[in-house]
Amino acid sequence: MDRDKGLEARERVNSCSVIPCGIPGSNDLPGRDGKEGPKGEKGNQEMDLKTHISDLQAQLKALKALSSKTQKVLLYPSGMIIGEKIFKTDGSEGNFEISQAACSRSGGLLASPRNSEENSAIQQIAERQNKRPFLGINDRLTEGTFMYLSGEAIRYTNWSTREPNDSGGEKDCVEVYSDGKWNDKSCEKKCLIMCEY
Ligand code: MMA
Ligand code: CA
Repeated sequence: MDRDKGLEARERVNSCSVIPCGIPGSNDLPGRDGKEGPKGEKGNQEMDLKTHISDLQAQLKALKALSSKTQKVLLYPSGMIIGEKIFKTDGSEGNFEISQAACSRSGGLLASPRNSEENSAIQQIAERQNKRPFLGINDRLTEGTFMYLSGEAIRYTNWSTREPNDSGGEKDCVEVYSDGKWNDKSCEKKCLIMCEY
């Protein structure tokens, strides 16, 4: 037992050319531990972290690109994603009330375009269904003042020429023609149910 320890100690001395360690004790007993070696360089650690971060950033970028592509594929042809908004139809039809309830039941709202890009998405999806959708816009509260379902007045509009004309006096809802232009239309007529999420 003791002999083994002594051997061990000698071996340690022999391997101590670089790392300082203890000298063997008397009677073949192990000596004290050597002094601590000099501290390693700090810079390498910082470099490793920087490399790691840019590695993660590259992975995140690739993941985002794949996710956006996957979303497009999965939504086609009945939906589109514009920024953080998703427009989607299930292809069914209903009057304004039915359409609004259907969207709300599924956790969304009737499609309410805020700009030409969103309007164009709605138009493209509707075109694939060969149907006209209702928008989440009407002037039922105040004739002539079209509002979103939230009660907020609309700023972006895309009326067809000579619209809204309130023809027949009961055209409080808004449908989208195949060219993307808007027409005020009776809320009782059936349109494609198009929601946004
Ligand atoms: C229909 C109806 C109206 C629209 C006109 C456009 C005849 O009425 O959809 O809302 O303004 O067509 O010609
Ligand atoms: Ca009209």
